[in-house]
Amino acid sequence: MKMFCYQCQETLGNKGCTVNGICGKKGDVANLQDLLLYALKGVAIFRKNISLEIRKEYREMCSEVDKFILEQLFSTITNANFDRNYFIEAIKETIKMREIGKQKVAEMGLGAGKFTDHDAANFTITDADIDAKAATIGVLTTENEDVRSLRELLTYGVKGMAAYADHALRLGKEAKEIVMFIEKALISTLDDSLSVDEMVGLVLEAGKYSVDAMAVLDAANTESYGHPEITEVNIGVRKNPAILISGHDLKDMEELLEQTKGTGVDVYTHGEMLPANYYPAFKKYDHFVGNYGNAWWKQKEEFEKFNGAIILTTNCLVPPKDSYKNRVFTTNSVGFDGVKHIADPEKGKAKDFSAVIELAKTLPAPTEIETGKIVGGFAHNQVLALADKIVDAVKSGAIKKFVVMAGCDGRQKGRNYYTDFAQALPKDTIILTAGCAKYRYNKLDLGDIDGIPRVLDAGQCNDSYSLAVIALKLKEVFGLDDINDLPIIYNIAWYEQKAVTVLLALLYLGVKNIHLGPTLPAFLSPNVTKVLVEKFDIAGITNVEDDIKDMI
Ligand code: SF4
Ligand code: SF3
Repeated sequence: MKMFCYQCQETLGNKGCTVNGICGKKGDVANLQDLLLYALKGVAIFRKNISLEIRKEYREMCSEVDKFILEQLFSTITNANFDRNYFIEAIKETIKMREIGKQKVAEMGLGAGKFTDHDAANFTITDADIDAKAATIGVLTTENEDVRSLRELLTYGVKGMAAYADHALRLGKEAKEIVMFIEKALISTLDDSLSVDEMVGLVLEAGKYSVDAMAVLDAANTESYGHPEITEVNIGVRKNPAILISGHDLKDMEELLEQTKGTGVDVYTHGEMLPANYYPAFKKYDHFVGNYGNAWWKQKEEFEKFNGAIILTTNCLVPPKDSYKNRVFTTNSVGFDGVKHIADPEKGKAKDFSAVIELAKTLPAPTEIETGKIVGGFAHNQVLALADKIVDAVKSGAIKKFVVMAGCDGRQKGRNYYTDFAQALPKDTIILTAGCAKYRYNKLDLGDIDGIPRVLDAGQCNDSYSLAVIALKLKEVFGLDDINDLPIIYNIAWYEQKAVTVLLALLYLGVKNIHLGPTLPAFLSPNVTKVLVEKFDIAGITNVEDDIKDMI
């Protein structure tokens, strides 16, 4: 076996990728990601005795390490980074950080951190080294399948949490408690003395910090760019040269729109960047045209047709085809061999997108693939502004149920289920969504109920937080004691690790009866699945007809 990874929904045979990833990740890169994760645990260990107070006192120094940890975890999420050299450098950097950190901690009298080898990071790393080391620290080295399952569930939850906290940090919102939990979680995966109950406890605690991470990001986004509002998003094209921006990072969106102003270059969103169209701060740009295309997995076809320059600010990147690779740029934790990378700016400066803009100017306008509009912008503030209307519709019986269909999209054939499910739902149901799962049904004409569209899109996957806020508000309005007494059902689609974070957040909020598909995660062992079923009534999906009967 060359590698082992089962962190996403498309893992080979729903068991595990063992040679190269279905996602396109090569075996050596998978092993380097294992090594990076392991090295980060070393950083977490030296920080164990650094209290929140000390972290606040030495804010600048500590924040740099926080940022580093978050970015590195982010880089190991599915479809974020495929670049071997990135990981080799990241591992060296991590080891260096660990050694310097150990020394500092010892100097501060906080523990027995011993400065061992300052040159530890200056090693050369061969394929044989990588594979040999990965074999001793990778996923399968935890032999007990239940322990492994709980450790990986926690690890994936923490990766998604790191991604959300990283976005918030880029907008100036620090969350040191979240980073401290991430470190505690990472350390716990090396601790053989923990009982199963303690490990389950950590998974549930991860749910609490997942809610916190999404809440911090929600505050960062809305304080920076205003509250999302109902918006008709154009899905057609204009005749100017253009840039397509994908991923989840709104700070990049802002800086790109600013820098493209008056250049004659239009800007379109793709995939998870679609919700940028809903923010008031971005609507003022005349050259921000709308959204082009669909979810991440259609990018090979859609990037080809877009003709212009493309920026990936986060996952999901599909290994680019040679025909358009020279038009693709990555930034933040994203990377791919041979694809140009836009580096972080110096402190206090804006990121420099000039190379992307200059290239875009030389390229033809996008080919039209569709025309029309889609409607979105139903994050918590907007939905709560419509609360009276919605409550009246529930009381009058016009709305019978809300169906949360948030999560990820993916390329597996069986995902047609979500299109069929949305279409087969009774007309008195409202779909609440967030994440790229919405592309399975957001262009269907599902109509409205008393003027309320039947698909309410809150935004990106992290905006699932909005759906939780809405549910809690409805619980209050209807005077219910239990969130599960609301007329809401959950049929969630997952693909990568941020969806695991969202799932843990919902479990922490006490939501039961979540249906998770298209397949249950391969990393859930039969016993861990049993615990989730017993404690939370989690279930998979079957077929549209039976599921509608069962859920509605
Ligand atoms: Fe396989 Fe998914 Fe891991 Fe890629 S991320 S190697 S597809 S399990
Ligand atoms: Fe989509 Fe990758 Fe998960 Fe953010 S962009 S929801 S899959």
